[in-house]
Amino acid sequence: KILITGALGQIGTELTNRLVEIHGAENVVASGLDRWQKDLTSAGYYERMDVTNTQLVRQVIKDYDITTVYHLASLLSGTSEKQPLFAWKLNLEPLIHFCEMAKEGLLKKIFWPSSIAVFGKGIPKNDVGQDVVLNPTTVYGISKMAGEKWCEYYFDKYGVDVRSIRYPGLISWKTPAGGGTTDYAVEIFYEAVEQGKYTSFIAEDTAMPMLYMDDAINATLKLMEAPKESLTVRSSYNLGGMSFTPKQLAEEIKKEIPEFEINYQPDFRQQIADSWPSSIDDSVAKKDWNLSYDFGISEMSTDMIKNLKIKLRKSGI
Ligand code: VAH
Repeated sequence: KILITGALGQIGTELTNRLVEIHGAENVVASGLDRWQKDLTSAGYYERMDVTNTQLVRQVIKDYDITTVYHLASLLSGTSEKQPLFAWKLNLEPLIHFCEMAKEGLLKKIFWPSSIAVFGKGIPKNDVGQDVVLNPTTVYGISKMAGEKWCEYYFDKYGVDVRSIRYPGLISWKTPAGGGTTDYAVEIFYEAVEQGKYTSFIAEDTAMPMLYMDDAINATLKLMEAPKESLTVRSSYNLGGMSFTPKQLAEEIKKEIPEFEINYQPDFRQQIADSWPSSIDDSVAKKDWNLSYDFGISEMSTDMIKNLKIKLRKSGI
């Protein structure tokens, strides 16, 4: 069976439902810190689980005969800056325990998300390559860089089949944003549909790598289904998606909501965004496991607005 941690999060909710479509509900165990919510997950089982409680995690792995883990539970960049020690604990310890379980033969395959946040000072802002020096300057980026090194260590030393993607900012409508620096690009759609205006905490000309959730899920499944021999990266694969600024995104939104207005009040997350690249070279992922994208900024905006109009109306807003 498959276990997803952080299954009620932004990636987790959508990845769980796709895994259920592929493998069947009875083969998918969702888990999260929060209480189970019927409309959020179609998994056959839900375990309310603190992923830092290793004894409980091992018990769940045994009870359900889990062989594959998608370990998504994590604090994102904004939240991590406020809670560095908890971010370090949550973002690293469970990953190492899952790798230990795989080393013991309890698990066959692990997916773990890294982030473009691993990039920092001393590299060009554009088309950042797979093997550049990692100089993260945020708590979150440091934790993700360390996680990548642990993945490489367990693969090189024990052959643990742990696979990882450096996600750009992810945009989706099913789950609200969770404290990330790129989450202005999620909030902006909610506010555009609900209020017709938005105050961005990122400056208008700050370009960041972004990706629509459907493309992120497809890429994740492609990587996990790729034959082992085709993988040449065991730290984490660059994934660039598309690159745009808040101003460019606002222009796209105005095509569907002409009266939409935006203003800019950068906060502490602007410094985080300034430390990240504007665009990423993901040619290695394209070569190794045929990465591709379906959504550009226009297709994404249209899909977001269409779905949020339904979702927000349904909840009577
Ligand atoms: C964050 N959405 O903003 C995440 C992501 C690249 C950014 O890691 O923290």
